[in-house]
Amino acid sequence: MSGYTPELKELIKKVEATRPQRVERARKNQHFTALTMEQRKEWLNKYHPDYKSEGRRPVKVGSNKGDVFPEEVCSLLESKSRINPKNIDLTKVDYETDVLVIGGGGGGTAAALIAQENGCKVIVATKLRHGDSNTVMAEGGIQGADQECDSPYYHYIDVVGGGHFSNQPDLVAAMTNDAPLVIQWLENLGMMFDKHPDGRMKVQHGGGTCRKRMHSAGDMTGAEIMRVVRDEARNRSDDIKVLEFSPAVELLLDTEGRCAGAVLYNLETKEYYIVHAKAVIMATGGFGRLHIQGFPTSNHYGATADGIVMAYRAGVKMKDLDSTQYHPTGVIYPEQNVGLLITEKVRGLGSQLINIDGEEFCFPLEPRDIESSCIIKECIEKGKGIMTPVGRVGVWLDSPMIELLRGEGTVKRELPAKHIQFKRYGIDISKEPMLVYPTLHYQNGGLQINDNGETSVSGLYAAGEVTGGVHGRNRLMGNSLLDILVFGRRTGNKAAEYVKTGVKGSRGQGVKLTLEHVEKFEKELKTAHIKEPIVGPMILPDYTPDHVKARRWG
Ligand code: MEZ
Repeated sequence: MSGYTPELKELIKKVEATRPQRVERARKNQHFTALTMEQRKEWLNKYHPDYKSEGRRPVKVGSNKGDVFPEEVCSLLESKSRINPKNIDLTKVDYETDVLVIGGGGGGTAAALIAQENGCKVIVATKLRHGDSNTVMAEGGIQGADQECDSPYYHYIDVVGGGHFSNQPDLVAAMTNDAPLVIQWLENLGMMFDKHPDGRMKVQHGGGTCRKRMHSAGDMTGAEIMRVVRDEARNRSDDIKVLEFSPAVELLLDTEGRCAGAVLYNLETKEYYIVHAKAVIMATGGFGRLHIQGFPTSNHYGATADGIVMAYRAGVKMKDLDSTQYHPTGVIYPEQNVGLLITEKVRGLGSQLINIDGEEFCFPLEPRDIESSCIIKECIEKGKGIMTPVGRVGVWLDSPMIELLRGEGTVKRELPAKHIQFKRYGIDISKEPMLVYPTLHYQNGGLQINDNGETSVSGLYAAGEVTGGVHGRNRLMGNSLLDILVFGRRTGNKAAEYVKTGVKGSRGQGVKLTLEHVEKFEKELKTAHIKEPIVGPMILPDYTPDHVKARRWG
């Protein structure tokens, strides 16, 4: 493919015409005025997909019965099990371990490392390969207040401001206080952070931050984090066993009501396995692949909300599960890349959002939900979006500004992955802008936890995107990579402590494994007259077009 169409090239001329004045203003620190609090509220209410009443309804069963969530989430919470508990022989255990970690992304792997350091044998069960997760897809950075002009206190204020003061305070305090320690931990594990020639960390602003505290590894920060934690887990393979292509499909409780393992499904052999564990850490990530409100997603293929489905059946309450993050800048052209992330770092380095007339229309570093609302407003209400050849509408992200503001070669150096991604399609983003529109990026809510990642079910812990409360109703950039590591580490610690001191009685001592909670939940589905529930967890999304399915199944 050879870049933009002639029509789009013609429109780019309008961006180029206003660029010199915009660069001049940016050099003088004359930025587009940020919205007032009243305007923010109004923009969210009118334009943000979360604030629409369509596509949502009250969930009919379980501990959040009556709470309004997106339709796609409700259907999964009301889904029926993949297994018939009566057909599973719980006396035949395939694996015994101290700690079972469900999910092999950054959070799960961090949890495994810390549990192992605290004397536990660990099994990591992961749906695809170790590391296939949203962690590796996170691009622009990880926050941590480790600079002289900054403090966890400022970081805390930014997080709760960005979350519209709906965050759970103890979780925010845990995250922001542990952040400098986590950055140091990553550095000790060998992470290659971006640094100045004198060895100081390079840091940038993200949307909604009052200090520059975004640490990065080019635009592949998550992949670099995953590299070092996965390597470390491999180095400890005597104690940390990784079961790949083995998603958990149901949690196991014991007859004392404690979480005591999980049923895994081997995607290759199609067999079920029983893992008995003294403690379980849920780190399955989020729900991007549910495509809520019909949005494309930046998420990896396995982001299908499995953790919330299993934990809900075991009785865990969900927090803020109605809140979804749409990252302001997802790709809308070329078509092959639709939904993929364009890191916020692009705006952190100086790019602006520009409409069809070549005008800047909002402050580029508003918190994400506000920024997305501004883009939707510009396209839908004002009709000032740009249309792609297949009819998608979006706005320009003027990346060539970075070269003018920060010197030639900055785009290639700071955004190598984005540069290559577009180059493949004949677009040089150091010279041409990108076309973007919000993309479904993050599940803001999830399992209710405390600051040690404990859930209401004894022996069950949770870390990262599967949980709710840390970010409130809107997460700021770079706090997801931080969240997974802070709470991965904390849950690893707490689970190990519980294993050592807290599990009285075990299998064989009058205590049995059970799936009774699943049977009870299925009865609840019947009582609530849920007809033809879908099967959950979903495990993988099904993109087979209906007409193909019809042909295949007759
Ligand atoms: O935290 C994120 O979601 C992140 C780092 C994304 C990005 O814009 O790069």
